[in-house]
Amino acid sequence: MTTTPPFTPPAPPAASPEERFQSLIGAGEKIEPRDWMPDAYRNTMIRQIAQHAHSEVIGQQPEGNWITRAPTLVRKAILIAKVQDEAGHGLYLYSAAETLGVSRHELTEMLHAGRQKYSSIFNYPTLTWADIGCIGWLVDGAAITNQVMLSRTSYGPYARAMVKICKEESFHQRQGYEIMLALVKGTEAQRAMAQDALNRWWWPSLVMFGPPDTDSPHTPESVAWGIKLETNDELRQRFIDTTVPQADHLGLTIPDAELRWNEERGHYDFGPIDWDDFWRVIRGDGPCNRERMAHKLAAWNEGAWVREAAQAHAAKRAARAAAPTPVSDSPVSDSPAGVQR
Ligand code: BYC
Repeated sequence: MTTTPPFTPPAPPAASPEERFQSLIGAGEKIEPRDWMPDAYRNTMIRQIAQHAHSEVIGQQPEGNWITRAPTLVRKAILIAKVQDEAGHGLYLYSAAETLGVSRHELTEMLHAGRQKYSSIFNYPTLTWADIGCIGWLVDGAAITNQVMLSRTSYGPYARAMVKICKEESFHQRQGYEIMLALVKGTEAQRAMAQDALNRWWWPSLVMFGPPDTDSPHTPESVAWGIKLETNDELRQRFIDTTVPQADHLGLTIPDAELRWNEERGHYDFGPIDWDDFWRVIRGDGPCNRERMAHKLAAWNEGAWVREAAQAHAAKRAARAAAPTPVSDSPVSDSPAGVQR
């Protein structure tokens, strides 16, 4: 007697890599380095993560300028820790970019050759101690608004790097706000210094979020791919809505005559942003672009011997690790087998 073999349904056609990518994005799951991804997605992630990393590294300069002039030892210690954090953020971000198949060295060279950017905000000078307060309060505040969203972005290594970075940025934002609080509680001259810094940093902080959505070439694709979960204009509005009450609490005036609460929209209305100035700065013609890049290049060139020494040390360690373990038949060896001296 013959038996009928059990029915096996035909296997569904294997999903193409592209379909799998789209289904991961659609399900809100992370894209990991091992996953197939369209070239344009990979290139966008490299561009954005590298720009972010370069911003953290260049962003040390305006604040580093005040380490020797911080008004007290405690302020100096806090500022040193903050600037060190920014260097650390740069390193996590270069590591995240490396998972996409590009080395930190290549990214650095692209920045130096003007083929990659860093944030517009770091092209403004830090003239007084209140500028350090404003960088923490406004610049880190704007950065967190953007980065909390990026901690849910679709590329896994970038999203995970954001978690620790956001925790540290929250400390940075508070230390900046606390500097502003101390200044507004001080003398008339200190209050005036705080107001002057707010006047200079307000508008540059608003353009950190990028051009308006209507002029943002990358936003539609980045939203479709879950890289951006909110648009430039949405994040900018959130930052304004959060920051205006903080300025009120400080008793400072935001330099925008058109700023007012709009009951109907449930948001603050604000005056026109000078986008010509923004484009001029990102094309290299801001107040400090040349100085920032000259300083960056000098540090890179002066540090060449450190990189060479680190590479020589790594090569030596690798050679030692690869060498066969000496086997001794003598019971009087003074070193345990395998221990390299
Ligand atoms: N500055 O289509 P769009 C920090 C460029 S550091 C310069 O909207 P996208 C801190 C943009 O690259 C935190 N360039 O672009 C450190 C594009 O140029 P290309 C820094 C800008 O990418 C030390 C073109 O304009 N945060 O916290 O969809 C001390 C069109 O724009 C800027 C990050 O880097 C700008 N502000 O959106 C203290 C966040 N805005 O390549 C604090 C990560 C736009 O077409 N980056 N451009 O020539 C992002 O979230 C997004 O890249 C942006 C722009 C929202 C900035």
